[in-house]
Amino acid sequence: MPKFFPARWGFPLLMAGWLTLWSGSALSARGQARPAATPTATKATRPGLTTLRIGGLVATPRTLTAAELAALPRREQALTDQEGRRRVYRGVALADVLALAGAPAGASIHGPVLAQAVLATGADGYQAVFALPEIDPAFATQPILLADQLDGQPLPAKNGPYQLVVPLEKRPTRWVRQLTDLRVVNVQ
Ligand SMILES: Nc1nc2c(c(=O)[nH]1)N[C@H]1C(S)=C(S)[C@@H](COP(=O)(O)O)O[C@H]1N2
Ligand SMILES: [Mo]
Repeated sequence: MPKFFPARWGFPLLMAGWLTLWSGSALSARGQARPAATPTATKATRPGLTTLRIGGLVATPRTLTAAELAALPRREQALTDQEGRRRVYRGVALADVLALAGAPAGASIHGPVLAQAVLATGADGYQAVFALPEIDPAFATQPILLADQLDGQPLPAKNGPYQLVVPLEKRPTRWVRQLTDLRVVNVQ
């Protein structure tokens, strides 16, 4: 304690210091909070109970079943992660999943549809958008995967059961983990 503070001030000063630190950290925690979950997002991530909803500007908004997903052609994507390790993701093409709900595809991606995007949401409310031509095989050179396996195993719980895997991108920021919702939206 510096000598210009009387000894009896020690405790109140200590308390004031703690309060300042506490309120500062509470504020910064609020500042970095993830966006709140959208009303359609779910916290349910127990295997077998996780549902994947497809909605918005599609012909038949719906919830996909594990059996429907299992019937789609399998795809894989080998890549090197940020630590330099070779990883193999397996799953289905995001385009095939969207087609089950009648999302715009192929030749119907033109005109005003080019101003639509797919909004992907994870169980924690994390969101990322993809323009339709980024997903559709008539445009994209490599498929975006809806992955359910990594290196031959189901995805770890913090990522799965479903995670988007976006090839050719330098950072995995749009690799939405614990994917629960795909929504086709108009950008304007
Ligand atoms: N649901 C969800 N998915 C997410 C995130 C998130 O916070 N929530 N973070 C993203 C970011 S910023 C990164 S870098 C990647 C990789 O995160 P990981 O290395 O922890 O798997 O996940 C992406 N997907
Ligand atoms: Mo990140």
